[in-house]
Amino acid sequence: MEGDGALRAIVYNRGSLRLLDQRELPFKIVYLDVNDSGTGWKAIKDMVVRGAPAIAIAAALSLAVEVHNLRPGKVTTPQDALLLLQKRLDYLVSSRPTAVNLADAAEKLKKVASVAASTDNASAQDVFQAYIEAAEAFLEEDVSSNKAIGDYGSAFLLNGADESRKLAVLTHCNTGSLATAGYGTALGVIRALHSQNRLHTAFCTETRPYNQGSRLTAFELVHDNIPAVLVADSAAASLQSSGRVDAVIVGADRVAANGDTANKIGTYSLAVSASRHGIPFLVAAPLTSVDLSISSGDQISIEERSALELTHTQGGQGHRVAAEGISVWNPAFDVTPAALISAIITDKGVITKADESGTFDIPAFVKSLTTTAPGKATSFRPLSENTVADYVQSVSHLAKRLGGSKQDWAVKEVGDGNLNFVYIVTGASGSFVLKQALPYVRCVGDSWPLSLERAYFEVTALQEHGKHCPEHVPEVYHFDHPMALFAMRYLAPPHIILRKGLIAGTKYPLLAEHMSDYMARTLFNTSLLATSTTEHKAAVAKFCGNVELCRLTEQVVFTEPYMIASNNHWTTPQLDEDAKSIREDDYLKLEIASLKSKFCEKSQALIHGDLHTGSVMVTQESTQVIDPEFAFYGPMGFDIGAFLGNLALAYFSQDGHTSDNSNRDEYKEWILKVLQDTWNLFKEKFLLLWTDKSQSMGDAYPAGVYTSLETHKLAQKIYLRDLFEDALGFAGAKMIRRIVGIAHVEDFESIENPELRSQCERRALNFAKDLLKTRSKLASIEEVIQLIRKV
Ligand code: ADP
Ligand code: SR1
Ligand code: MG
Repeated sequence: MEGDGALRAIVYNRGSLRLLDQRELPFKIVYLDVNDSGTGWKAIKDMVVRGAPAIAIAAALSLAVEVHNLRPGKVTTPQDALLLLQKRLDYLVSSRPTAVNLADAAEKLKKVASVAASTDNASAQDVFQAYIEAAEAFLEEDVSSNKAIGDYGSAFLLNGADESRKLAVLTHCNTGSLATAGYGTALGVIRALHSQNRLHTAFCTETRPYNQGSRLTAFELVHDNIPAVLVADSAAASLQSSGRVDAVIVGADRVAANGDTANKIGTYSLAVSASRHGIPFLVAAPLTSVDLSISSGDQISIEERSALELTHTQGGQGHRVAAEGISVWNPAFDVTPAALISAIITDKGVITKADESGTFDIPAFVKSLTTTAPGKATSFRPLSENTVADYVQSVSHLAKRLGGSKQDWAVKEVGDGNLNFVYIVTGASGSFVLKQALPYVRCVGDSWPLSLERAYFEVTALQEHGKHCPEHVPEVYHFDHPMALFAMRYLAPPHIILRKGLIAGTKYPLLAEHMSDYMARTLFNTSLLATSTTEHKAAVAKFCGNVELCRLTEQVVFTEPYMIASNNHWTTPQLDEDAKSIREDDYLKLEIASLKSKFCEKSQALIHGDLHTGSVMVTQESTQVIDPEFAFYGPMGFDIGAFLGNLALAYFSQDGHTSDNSNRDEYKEWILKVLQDTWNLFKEKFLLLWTDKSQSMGDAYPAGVYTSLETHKLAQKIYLRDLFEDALGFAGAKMIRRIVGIAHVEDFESIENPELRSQCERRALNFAKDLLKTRSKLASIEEVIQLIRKV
């Protein structure tokens, strides 16, 4: 311990460097003076200092001390200063060739020196000064980078865990303050869990043969009063099989571009065992530990260490325990293949992979850091109920909106949707909702990665639709692009999700009026009926970026329900035949194919993209449309169909909600009335906007061409007829996917009795199929309602 009582492996003041001699721990705390790169090299080689980040910093600082203390006049030209630094850095790198941080740091420092040397009128002293400052910056950056790893890692581990749950984490070797400039990487995550009172136990392995675990990690854990248990390396598999470990987290010496990770010998065995027992296996390391120049772990050369470490006690310094004459193989590291690693926690965010048993695409992750946030230094970090308040505090206008201070704010996660995390944040004088996207589909987990950019498209759509229809779209207060989160108006109770209101049998007298208003205004105003082709093309291009969400819809709405797919499920065995008949209905499949083409090809207007009854919040007076993350320029009928189709689902589910003997007949009639009114009012309002000269300035029907009233009226009639047919088709498709596809709806799921549920679902399916096949013959919404009644 040194100075302020904190445990430090590296104690540096300009011109002086002392390294805690870790060979003496845990018995003696001895610091070794390092005056130059020569003593720095030896300290690294002899394991005085260890841990990939600490080695890099110690090496850089040893040279900083050397050049700081150089006799004046010894080096006279900037070129000589540069040469000296380059040579010494190469020499330092040779002390631990496997450590990519060291090689990386050396390269960066060479660049700094080279730039300084080529500056006009630079002196040798200027070159050294630039080098010293850059080396010192490594020391400072390492601590903040470790803290970021701690935050990301703890949030990742706690994600989805019950609030009261404390986690037991197994770690290997030493990745704490003694391996870094302070705090630690894998041990930093454990520290972060402990500081949030969410750590049950830290299990640390001995880490044979050099015992970094029992000597150093155990020492740090005891020092910091962290609940901890030491286990022999050979006990780790048994510990994992006992069910006492929630996650394994280790550091890394070097990570290849595909995620294969070189780390202390024994890491691989832990990963194999974690995989055998279904325990998440995480690697925690700064992004600088990733070596993108090597594509896989095969290219990592593994250093072998002295046989004495095995044949003698105390890592080779004690007495002999092995038989004389035995040969020894003593690799310092092993390589854990990416297939066994669940996620890599870096200081810039968590890297996950598309396929559980596959590899990581780290170059893509690195690219996303530089492309998603032009001009912004921050990067993605998943929030939790524990960290939202800290985030809000860092955004002054949000903090001001709440009033009071952090301690007074309440944060509650209420996300019951399929994809994201939604926090209600309330303070003394205000409130808002904070919604954050994670890089995967929430209801499936990280095995289904999904672009964070959806938050950008959601915000952009909310703002665009909000411009045209502010009465029915919540206001956006804040957007943080790199964090994939935004804040919007909190739709406080009695606002309720419409789907839930429909299940409860509540009537909303203004629903049709409001929804027709929303759809008419958002769809008309973003179409070519209201805009020029120049504006339209630019907007279409912008929303083309939402490709991943579009592809998700293509998959789960238009593809999977019509084939055997592992995502599909239905009320079984009751609906087995119904699902099969859908898969075997060629006529239906052709209808779906043509709708899918429309969905992919018809850039008609900025559509919400997921306008089901779970995306609408209502009271008796208010209707608010939320959650347009699937927005893109697509067919208008997709939105109208989604809403009408979901009303029909609500209708067919009503017979399953009569267990209290309440008669839902009247309520069913009300739903049909809303369905009918919504379309009729939509049509009326849409045509009104079109006819109103000031609104219809778009390039689609230039006034100079459509001069006669009759032609104009005919154009409108054809347009609305096409739209009606599209809407009915999409309504049918959206109904079918909710019964035999991946994502079902509460309307049916809340009917406990499977017999009853399947009867309701079958009627809905039959109606949906009829709708898809006969829609071209249905002349009006009234005929659609007749069809519903007939089923
Ligand atoms: P997802 O994108 O995951 O589908 P949603 O946008 O549907 O998430 O939101 C999930 C839930 O969060 C909603 O069902 C609703 O209960 C709540 N919610 C979302 N936005 C708001 C809001 N602005 N005000 C109040 N509650 C909201
Ligand atoms: C994995 S499918 C998830 C579904 O939830 C969203 O709300 C969309 O409807 C999407 O299809
Ligand atoms: Mg959503």
